[in-house]
Amino acid sequence: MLQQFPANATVENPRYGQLVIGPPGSGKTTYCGEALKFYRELGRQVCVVNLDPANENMAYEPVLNVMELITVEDCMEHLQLGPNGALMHCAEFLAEHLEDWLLPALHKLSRSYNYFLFDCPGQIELYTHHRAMAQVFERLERERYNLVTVNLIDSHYCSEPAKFIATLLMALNTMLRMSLPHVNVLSKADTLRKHETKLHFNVDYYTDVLDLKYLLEKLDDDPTMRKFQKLNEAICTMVEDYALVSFQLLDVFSTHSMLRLRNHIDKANGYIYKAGEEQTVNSLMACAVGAEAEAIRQQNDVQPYVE
Ligand SMILES: Nc1nc2c(ncn2[C@@H]2O[C@H](COP(=O)(O)OP(=O)(O)OP(=O)(O)O)[C@@H](O)[C@H]2O)c(=O)[nH]1
Ligand SMILES: [Mg+2]
Repeated sequence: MLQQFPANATVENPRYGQLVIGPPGSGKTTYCGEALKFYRELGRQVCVVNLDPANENMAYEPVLNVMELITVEDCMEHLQLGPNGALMHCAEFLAEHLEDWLLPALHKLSRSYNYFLFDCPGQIELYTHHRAMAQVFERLERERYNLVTVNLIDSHYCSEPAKFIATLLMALNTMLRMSLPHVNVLSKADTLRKHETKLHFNVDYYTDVLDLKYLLEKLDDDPTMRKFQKLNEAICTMVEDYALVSFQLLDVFSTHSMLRLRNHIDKANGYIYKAGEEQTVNSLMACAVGAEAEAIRQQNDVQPYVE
């Protein structure tokens, strides 16, 4: 049941959170590390919380680390589970220890920080089927964290029509299950130059998820895929009917790219209404309504990544 929140109530120091999710290797940990430095430079009271119990190589210093509660390695050893089962167990364990571990620790940290980057595990089932991570996110939302899920997906998935259709389905499924403000990101956009010869369409076809019938036609070139024509058609129709999925491009090592993604994320989690970073009303408004001519958007978003 929804908690009643009086219309005249004010939140003293609102807290914001990015839940950084996405398939294995899509760049979540790298993004958290770079975003930490980048947001700090913008003057935000930002920190990273590691929620990935198998995160061995963090390029940042987390203020809170789930590996102090439980690790995949320990689960595998003591419960004789495989790596995937162990990760599921860890997620359930975290969900069971929200009240006595995660929330009190975050509460303490809230004295020093109001912007949290949550580096989440990479097993995709945790966001498309399993309940535990959704429970964690719901609980944080009830604690009035202004959350946004940032779903990183390797832009390599644009290189084959079948892979891109699977990506669309996964992104839609995650958006519907998490029911939070959501930004889908094609990560490693700098590598698009490499895949570009393999792309059947311009990059904006993929980012804006334009008419998918052209993508379906490309599937006919592949005899295996032709067998699944009706299934792919049904998936594409569903994605188009919901009209929810689109993508932002990200090259995590480019300040310009990080800035553009920040603008989208600030709109999604409402940070724009608080930020002291925007110095003028005009820049705030431009960010809020996304008032940007298509030609300029093309120039800024797409051209850096294609010849
Ligand atoms: N070229 C390029 N490489 C990137 C970018 N972002 C991440 N990578 C690389 O992608 C690889 C995987 O990055 P991680 O940050 O470990 O990915 P992850 O999603 O945290 O992986 P898991 O936690 O194992 O699921 C690393 O070698 C990164 O250097 C990017 O924007 N461009
Ligand atoms: Mg990681």
